[in-house]
Amino acid sequence: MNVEPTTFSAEDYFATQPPPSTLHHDVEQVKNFVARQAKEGRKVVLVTSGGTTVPLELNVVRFLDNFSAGTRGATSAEYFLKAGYAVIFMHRQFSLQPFSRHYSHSTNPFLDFLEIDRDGFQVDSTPRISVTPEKREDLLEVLNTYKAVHAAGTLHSLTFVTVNDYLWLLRALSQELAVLRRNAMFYLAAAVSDFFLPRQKMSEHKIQSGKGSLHIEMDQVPKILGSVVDEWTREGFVISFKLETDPALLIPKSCAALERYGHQVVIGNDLHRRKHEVVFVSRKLLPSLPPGAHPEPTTAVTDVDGDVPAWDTLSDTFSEYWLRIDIPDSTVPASQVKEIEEDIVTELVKRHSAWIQQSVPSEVSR
Ligand code: PAZ
Repeated sequence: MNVEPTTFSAEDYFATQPPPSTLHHDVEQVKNFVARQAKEGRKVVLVTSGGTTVPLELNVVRFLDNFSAGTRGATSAEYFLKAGYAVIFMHRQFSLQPFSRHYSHSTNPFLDFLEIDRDGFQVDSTPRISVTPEKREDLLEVLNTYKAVHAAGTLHSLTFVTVNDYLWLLRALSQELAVLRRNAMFYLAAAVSDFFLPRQKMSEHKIQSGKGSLHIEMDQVPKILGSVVDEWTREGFVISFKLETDPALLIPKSCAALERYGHQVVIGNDLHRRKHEVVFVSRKLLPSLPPGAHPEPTTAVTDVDGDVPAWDTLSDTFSEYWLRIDIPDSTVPASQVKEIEEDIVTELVKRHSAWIQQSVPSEVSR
């Protein structure tokens, strides 16, 4: 099949790619959650977390994926809850989740610290199960917080798998969160594929290996951050993440994203240093512009896929703020290791409050 690659606008995308079957149900639940949080006067953050897949066939046998385990999103969600936010945790199915992440099957398998007490008190003939004494304190702390969050009803989780699920959900949830106006924050930490195979170009059945090599031409995923900011939730406080492996690209690419989408913060991170170093990039002065209005374009940031502008040409317009923590010694128990997400969330909570205070008069806002 020889079909030319297409450049999809967000509008074309949603007009041609089908929504996930669970969308309506997911949105209804989020609507109720948001209404309850609004009534109880809480700020709400939408945290996206984990990687998206790109299926290659309609009856999916193979798909493209990426490395993200969802650590950033799950960890940050816990700190947002601690800071008093209600959290909508939109994550890749089976990726890490708040609280249970502490007992991930690969790093801290739960079964390893349970003990069977055959001599202990038994209600029936079943032996009692207990937690290894040295693990009790940490487990109790996590469990207490987890139970308190459940009782308060401040965490709502929902899942995506494919990039298509992700795009439809993000659009729908942004529209739902718009009612919160400036009290909504978007923390877009998911690793979202830049390329996809439109349904119309997918093979129905498993791609056969008979032809030897496999050639697939993918289309570009539309840049929907612009629609989040300009159309779906015009007053939200929006943070996107930028992951790079070439450190020289981190700042220019982050500036280019701010320039293009007009949101509030880009958090840049290098693949290998992301757990102990991130950079916040934002516009120097956040002018009190009406929602949807973009600041004047900066000529220094035009095409970061071409020449990379030097920081001294960008620094008039953008500010960089680095957060760093020490690389933990391997002997420190996991529960005592400092997590950079704690500092990320503290900084964002501060900036979000300032953003709410600069609120524009309501007649300008809509
Ligand atoms: O999920 P994780 O903790 O392993 O990784 C987090 C991350 C690197 C995916 C996130 O911090 C990030 O940069 N997300 C955006 C990636 C992107 O540029 O699309």
